[in-house]
Amino acid sequence: MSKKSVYMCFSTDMIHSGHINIIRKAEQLGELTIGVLSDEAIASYKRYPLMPFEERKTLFENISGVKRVVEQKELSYKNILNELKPDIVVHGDDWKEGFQKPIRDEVIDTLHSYGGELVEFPYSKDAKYDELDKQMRMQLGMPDYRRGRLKKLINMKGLVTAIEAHSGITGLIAEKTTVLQDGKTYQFDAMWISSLCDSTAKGKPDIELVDMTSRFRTIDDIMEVTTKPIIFDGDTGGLTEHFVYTVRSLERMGVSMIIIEDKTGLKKNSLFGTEVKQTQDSIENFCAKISAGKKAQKTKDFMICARIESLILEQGMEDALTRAFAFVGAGADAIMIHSRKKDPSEIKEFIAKFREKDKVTPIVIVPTSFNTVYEDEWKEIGANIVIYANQLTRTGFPAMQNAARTILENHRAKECDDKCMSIKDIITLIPEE
Ligand code: SPV
Ligand code: MG
Repeated sequence: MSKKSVYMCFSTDMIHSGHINIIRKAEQLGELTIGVLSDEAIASYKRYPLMPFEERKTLFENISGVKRVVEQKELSYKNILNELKPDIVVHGDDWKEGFQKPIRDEVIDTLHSYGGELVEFPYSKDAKYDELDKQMRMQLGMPDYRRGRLKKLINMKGLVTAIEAHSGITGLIAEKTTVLQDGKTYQFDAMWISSLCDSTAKGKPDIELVDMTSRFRTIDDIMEVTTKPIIFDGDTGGLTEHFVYTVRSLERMGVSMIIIEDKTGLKKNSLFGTEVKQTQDSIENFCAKISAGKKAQKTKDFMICARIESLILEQGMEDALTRAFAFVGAGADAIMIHSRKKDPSEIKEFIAKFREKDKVTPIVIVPTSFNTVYEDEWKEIGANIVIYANQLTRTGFPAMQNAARTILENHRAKECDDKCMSIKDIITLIPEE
């Protein structure tokens, strides 16, 4: 009688005795194929893999009893099961609850469609495995690991998303929020330390008033509790003589990218546009600032992004493009183009014209005003980083104001209760390490 075919999928980048135990049980059931989850699928549901796919594949190929190793491209098993049609899928029983439950349900349905069977073994929960995982996470938060990951993610995914964070708790929201949709998981790839939101959280206007020491303190608070790469809003970058020190400090901290805008003098937020006086820097000065920053940096991974304010300041498309090419020539690793129009057409036109001549330099956009375009379309037309720059601040503060008003109106807190997170949830929101 021919042997049954057995399939298991792994996302781990460290193999421990728990994995070996379940592999031993699986190989008793038949000829074992291991699916190794792709880097992209792991990065979007768990954390960036410390070991790339090829290395992880080799690890499994060298375990006795494993007949072959294939790539599983998505968290969903549907496609690979329909392709391989294994008689048996093996998994630990830990996915009966939680965010993996819909994946399990889909596996059962798919197996059912062709007469396959799911075999579950008790999940081996062991404190030492949790400790190993904690150590891996710690590694990811270390400056040398964190810094280069933005570049890797751009290369891997083509388009990465970042959301604003201005404190430890907003950093945790950026780090942990996960949505499961159509068999795929979605998370933000990176965090944006917005000057607007960092200033607003401190009750100050967005005019480069919050000094670098204070901005670095914010970064530190976020870094302490997260692992995702950080893009820092460096405003104008300040004086070139100061900017070179900022670059080195950010590099040392493990920040991945600084974005500086081509404005000079008293900086105001771009979303004011021409309603307030704002002065654009000369191409020559700004190029000199970029070049000095590139010369000052010590690692190869850190990125300096030049932000072009020509459309904000109504200087026209030609000016925006001339600046973009000049800034790339001066050494910028990426460019950001900004607009405060609701209509995305000027941003799309800029991207198309820039991409005619430059196919590789990453393009960053901040679709706060022009917010109707989906990420897939931005990717298709050649953008590489989409930053959601202020939505956590703009949703959080009205909720707090509303709670304060409700208490004042009622002279007690009862009426506010149904707007609040439960006491149990708030005290368990942040688990003790
Ligand atoms: C910020 O978030 O501080 C930015 C983006 O610089 S914007 O507010 O759109 O200018
Ligand atoms: Mg800003």
